[in-house]
Parts: sequence; structure tokens; C-alpha cells
Amino acid sequence: MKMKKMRFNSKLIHAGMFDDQFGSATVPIYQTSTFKFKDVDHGARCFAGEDDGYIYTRINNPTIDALEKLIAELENGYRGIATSSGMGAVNTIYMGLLSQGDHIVSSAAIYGPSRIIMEKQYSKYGIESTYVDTSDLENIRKAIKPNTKVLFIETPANPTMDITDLAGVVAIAREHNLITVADNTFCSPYLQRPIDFGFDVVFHSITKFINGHADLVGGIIITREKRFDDMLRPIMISLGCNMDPHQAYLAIRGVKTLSLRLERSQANAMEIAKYLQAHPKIAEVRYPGLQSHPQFHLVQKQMAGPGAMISFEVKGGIAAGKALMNNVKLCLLAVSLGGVETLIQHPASMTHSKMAQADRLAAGISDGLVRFSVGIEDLEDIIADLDQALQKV
Ligand code: LCS
Repeated sequence: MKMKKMRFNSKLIHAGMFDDQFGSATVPIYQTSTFKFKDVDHGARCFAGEDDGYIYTRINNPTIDALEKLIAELENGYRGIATSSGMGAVNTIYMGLLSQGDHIVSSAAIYGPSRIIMEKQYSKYGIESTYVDTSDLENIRKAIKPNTKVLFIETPANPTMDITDLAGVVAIAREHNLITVADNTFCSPYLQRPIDFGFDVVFHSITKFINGHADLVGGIIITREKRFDDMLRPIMISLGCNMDPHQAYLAIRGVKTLSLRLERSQANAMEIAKYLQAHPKIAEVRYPGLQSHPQFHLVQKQMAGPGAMISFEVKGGIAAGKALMNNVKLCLLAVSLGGVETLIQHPASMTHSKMAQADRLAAGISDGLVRFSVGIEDLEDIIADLDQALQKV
């Protein structure tokens, strides 16, 4: 069957796969650093891009290629560029799209290190950045300057769960001739495909929902057109933040169950969000599946489901939140997200602790905010765990 005719779940199983000489049902792991050329001319043609033969694993590798093709198919993109981590993807994008004197407008609430490295390191190379609440498109319009080159958004945002209007961002970018970048980590392509809305570059921390088993760190960039791949792939290669073949194999194995995992964790998340909302000790719940979410209408418009991430505030602020997190037994007190196991963490002291407190508060990341990544355990057990921990608050 031709790839384009496959539906999403069939792509998860078959896209990017290739027959090796023994007809393996899974992708073989080409655990090699280098590849033998047929002769000198062949090697020269590979380097010149006139032959798509493999050269060296930092540049290309069949197992990594399979993952790149698979995720590009899922995102309806042109090609994928696998990276050693999500931050490898972030840095490849910053370095590939921005030059000295350029300006980037970005969501204020994004994964902490994605913002910190821009503000602390790229500023040294003369790159300017403005962080705004992109859930209000007017803030983006106001932040654009003559030297703005890139609009960089994360939706839903980590950890505020704010939603940014994908079609709206693309419309603004087209007016000003800007490149659009979306961090799609919180959704995975099962729930949201920004390229369908016109985004130029999409990326993921593969560590999260795509792999789904908390057993690797990785990233991937998916581009809409060749020209963006041409801007980014050479940077990934020169930065040396390539994925490893074994890591790519594990990610391919993990992503095959993406729909099944997300359906289950999302169904759990919906019930947990309702449970928290009704709990007398909970002050606020931010979950895109609740009608009380400020951008609930946008969730319906651009996401296939509300996902498995919840943020909430316990009444009594940070002290109460800590008491809850210190008393969970089934849920793991750990950073990261998107795996089969339920995780709980405290953004202000963990994932977003390196942000200046004023920036953190302005971005809506209050000291008492608790982030919950819902896994696929039995719902009753997760709720029983929250229940016993909340009794100790
Ligand atoms: N983008 C988002 C939205 C993320 O949540 C993360 C990691 C990254 C990019 C970076 O990916 P990495 O290099 O870790 O693969 N988020 C984490 C978190 O929330 N807790 O620990 C890591």
C-alpha cells in the first residue's frame, strides 16, 4: 500500500520500515559508526549528495532514517531530523534559523531550558528574544519588530497548559514573512499536527509521548519543506547532536503503541481532572479537556483530544503542594512526562527553576503549581493514591 493512503495507526506500524536482506519484521539496528564505500568515486558521490549511500552515523544511518521517515509521515511533513535529545532539536533550530541581529518571538511559558539557553547564551551572539503570552495573538503582533525572523510556540505550554492558536500564528507569520516553529511534545502527532495548519518546523522531545516508556532521551525535528531541512540538517550534523541507532530503534518500537497509550492515558487524565476539580483541597485545575479551560474552543479546533497532562494548584500553595508530592506512593515524584507511568513534579523548583522568579510568575508558573503526567495504570489506583496523599495535606 502506498504510504500516503495509509491512515495514522497503519503509519505507526509500517511507515519508514524497510526490508533488510532477511525480511525482518522490525527495523534492524545498524550499530555502526561508518559505512564502506564501493570505491573512491562512490564515496565522493555520497559526499556530494549525488548518491544517497550512507557515509557516517553522525550524518546518516538506516535505522535513524527509518525513524525520521516514520515521524515525518505522522506529522505530514517533508522529512525528519532525529537528535540526541529534545534540547538537541531546540539548539539545532535556534542555530539554523537565527543569525546575529535577528529577533525571535516566543511563548513565555515553554520548557524552561528552551527559554534559558536563548536568554543566556544566544543573546551573547547578538540574537534578541521576546517572550509573550502567545495564547493571545495580539501579544505576538505587538512583539514583532523589523528584525523578527522566527515565531516559536509551545502548545499546550509546559507547564501552564495555555493553548496557542496554530492557524492564527501562521496567518501572522505570513503577513510578516516569518518562520514558524512549534514544540509539539505535549501532544505528539496523534493529537496535533501543526504542519497541517501551515507551520514550517515542528519538533519533539522524543523522550516523552513518542517513545512513551521512560527509557531513552531523544528529539526530532520535522520540516514542512525541503528548504527548512536544508537550513537545519547541516547544523545538526555539525553540532554532533545526532541520535544513536539503538536509541532510534527503541523510539521506533515505542511509537508503535502511541495511539493505544494516549487513548488510555487521556481517558485516565479526563477522569483525574474531574476528580481534582471536585476536590475541596484543590484550588485550580488546568486541563484542556475541561470546559473551564480558558481556550477550550481552541482545543476543539486544533487538537484531536485533550491529552494526558494536567496542572493544578493545591489550596495552601507551595506547602500544600509539597505535602501532596511527598506523600504519593504509586505516582513517581519525577520530572519528564509522556510515559506509561504517572509522574508528578513541581515546575517552580524543578523543570522551570532556572527561570528568573519574575519571568516564571509572569508566565503563569506559580510557586504552588503541580504538574501531573498521567500514565496508563488503572484509574482507580491513581485516584486512590491522590486521595491518600491529599488526606495528608
Ligand atoms: N520541549 C518540551 C515541551 C519538553 O517538555 C522538554 C523536556 C524538552 C523540549 C527538552 O527535551 P529533552 O532534551 O529533555 O529530551 N521536558 C522535561 C520536563 O518537563 N521534565 O523533564 C524534561
